[in-house]
Amino acid sequence: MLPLTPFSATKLLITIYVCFAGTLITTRTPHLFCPMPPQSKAVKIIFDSDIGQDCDDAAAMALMHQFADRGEAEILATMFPMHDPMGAPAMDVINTYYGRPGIPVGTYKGDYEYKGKLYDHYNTKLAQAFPHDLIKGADAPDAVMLYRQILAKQADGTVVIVAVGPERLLADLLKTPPDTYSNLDGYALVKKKVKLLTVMGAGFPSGDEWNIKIAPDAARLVAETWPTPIVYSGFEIGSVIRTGSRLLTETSANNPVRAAFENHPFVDKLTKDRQSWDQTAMLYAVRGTQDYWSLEGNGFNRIDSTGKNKWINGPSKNHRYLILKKTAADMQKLIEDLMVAPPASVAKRP
Ligand SMILES: [Ca+2]
Repeated sequence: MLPLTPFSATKLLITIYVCFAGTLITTRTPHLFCPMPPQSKAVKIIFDSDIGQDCDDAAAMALMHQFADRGEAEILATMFPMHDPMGAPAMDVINTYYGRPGIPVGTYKGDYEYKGKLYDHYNTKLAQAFPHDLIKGADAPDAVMLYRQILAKQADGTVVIVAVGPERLLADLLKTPPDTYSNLDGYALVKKKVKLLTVMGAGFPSGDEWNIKIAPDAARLVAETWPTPIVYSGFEIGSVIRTGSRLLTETSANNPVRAAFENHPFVDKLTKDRQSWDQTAMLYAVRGTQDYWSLEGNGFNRIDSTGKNKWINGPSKNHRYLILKKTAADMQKLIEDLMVAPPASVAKRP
């Protein structure tokens, strides 16, 4: 340990003061040496994901939990927008692996029929092989109601929603009436509580992308009426960033994110990598542009009734889309480092 000079002693006192100030503001248990930034700086995340269709959803959850471990994010809930009874349990598996088994998990309970085949490439396998306590989707709360319940409790303008599947829940949320959770309707509740929506979906300058196409009315309603800024990570962003092979060489068989990649048929047979679409939306939601991306915001994203989209240059409508600034190789390293890092709860064990 270095000797305590007058300068370092002053710095330590300032650090302790800042820690206590931060904990007093956030009313959390004070921790003397402030191992993480004050919680008030953490981005409050609701993660909305069609886990099981592709393995990048599981990888995005790995990033989300790493950000939480590092004090960069606070996870409010994870939401599954489909009928598959094992989507919510798969989310519970990953939350449990990362030491947060109590995160609320909501699931879709409406009657919308998606336009295309849906998949359970690994949800059931995760639920069968890994510890968790949410047995089936029927046991999880209605995701739209859970959105209302959680949003109502948050400080105004603080919540960031990361949507990396169809936007069914978001569209349905906008249409909800006032209830016991809030006297605001869905639109007003979102406008009051949500700071930002980041979407993996569409393509730029134009696209025909799966997340949008399987529930085009939902994506269109959100694009046209969502009352906060929306940042899209288009198909082209994650396509060039290939990750996943290091899960096999740097993490153990008890990692459910690794198992998601092992069980996904579209992982490249030779490289063992997969495109990193969903991770990019999570990365932007928590860290912003950094030197990773720039944003195009001169215009708006128009979605047609079939789910095709096109960026229309002209007046802004609160829409932005990501443009990659770093190399794909740099982004691959950055994202995969987060995917393979052990949970803090495991790393601390002797
Ligand atoms: Ca997805």
